[in-house]
Amino acid sequence: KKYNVAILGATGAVGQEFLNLIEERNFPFANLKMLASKRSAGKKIQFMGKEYTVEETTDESFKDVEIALFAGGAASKQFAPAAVKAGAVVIDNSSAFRMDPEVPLVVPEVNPQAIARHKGIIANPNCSTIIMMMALKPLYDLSKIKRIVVSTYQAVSGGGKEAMAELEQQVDDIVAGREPKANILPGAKFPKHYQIAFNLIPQIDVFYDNLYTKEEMKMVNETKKILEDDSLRITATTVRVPVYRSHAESVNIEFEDEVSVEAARKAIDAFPGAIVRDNPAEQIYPMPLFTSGKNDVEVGRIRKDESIEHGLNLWVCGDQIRKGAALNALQIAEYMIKNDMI
Ligand code: 11C
Repeated sequence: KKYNVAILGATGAVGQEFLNLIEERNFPFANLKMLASKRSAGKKIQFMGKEYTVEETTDESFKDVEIALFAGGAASKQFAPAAVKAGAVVIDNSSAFRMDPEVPLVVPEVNPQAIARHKGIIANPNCSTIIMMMALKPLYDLSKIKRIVVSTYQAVSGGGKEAMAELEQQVDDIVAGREPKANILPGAKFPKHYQIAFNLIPQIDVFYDNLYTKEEMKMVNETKKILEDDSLRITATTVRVPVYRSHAESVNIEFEDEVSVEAARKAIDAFPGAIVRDNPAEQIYPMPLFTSGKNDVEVGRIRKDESIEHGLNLWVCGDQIRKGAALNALQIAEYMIKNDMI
C-alpha cells in the first residue's frame, strides 16, 4: 500500500531532509503535498523527477492526507488539530505537544510501544534529546540510571538555514578582514545577537525562571517521559558551537549497578541506529565531521567516571537534522506502516 503524505514546512532544513529520506528509504508515498507558510507558497520543488508547487497551509490542506509530517515551528500548534480532524496521523517535530500526556513522545528504537497510545498526534523529541537517547537506552537496559549530567555542543543548523548562512557569512567576513555582523543567533527573536564564528554561545532558546534554557529543560523533561522514569535525575547545559551540522554531547551517567566499559561498548554496538567509534590508541572517536549526513548516532570516549562508584562518561555525535528530526519522524511512520497502525 502507498500513502498520501503531506510535509508541513517543506522548504526548511528539516522539510528538505524529509524529502531526501523519503527518496533514500523508498518511503511508500502515493500523493505528496508540499506545505509551507504563505511566504513560501508558489515555490517549485523538484523531487524524484516531478515538479511540486509549495502550497500555503490552511485547515483544508489535509483532506485525504494519511500521514502528515510536520517539520516543526509555530505552524504545528496551529494546524495539527485540523490535520487530525481530517483523519491524518500527525508526526510532529515541534515542541508544542511533546509534554502533553495524551501525546506519545517517541524514539522508535527506544519506546515504540508508546505509539499505540496515540490519538492522532505523535511527537518527535528534541534533536539533542533523541541523540542522547540513542546512547542511553542500551545502557539503561543494563542498569537503572540514577543521574545524568549532559553538556551539548550544538550545530548552527539546529537554529535553521538562516543560522547556517550567518556562520558562513561571519567566517567570510572575518577572513576578509571585515567586521562580522550578528543578526540571528542565539535566536532571531532575542534583543541581543552574538557572533558564532570562532565563538560559543551558552544559550539555546529562552531562559526560564530556574535560570535554565528551554533547550536544557527539554532534555530533562523529554528524557524522563521517553524512559517513563520520573526518578531519573538529569541536568543539562546546552551550547551552540560553530559547527554546521551534527550535534555532539558529553554525557556523564551514574548507574545503580556496575556497567563496565566493555559491556557498554557491546550494548551500544548491538543497538540499532547506534555505533561505537572508540579506539583511543588509534585516536578514533566520533566527530560531527563523521556523523553529518549519516543516520547512525556514534558513541565513543567511553570510560569510567573514577569519581563515583558506578559511572561512565561518553561522547556522542549525531546528525540532528537526520536522526534528531526528519529520520526519527519517518521511522515512526515506517513503524506504524509495518505494524498496520495507519
Ligand atoms: C536547536 N534543538 O538545536 C534545537 C532545534 O525543539 O525541536 C530543535 C528545537 C526543537 O536549536
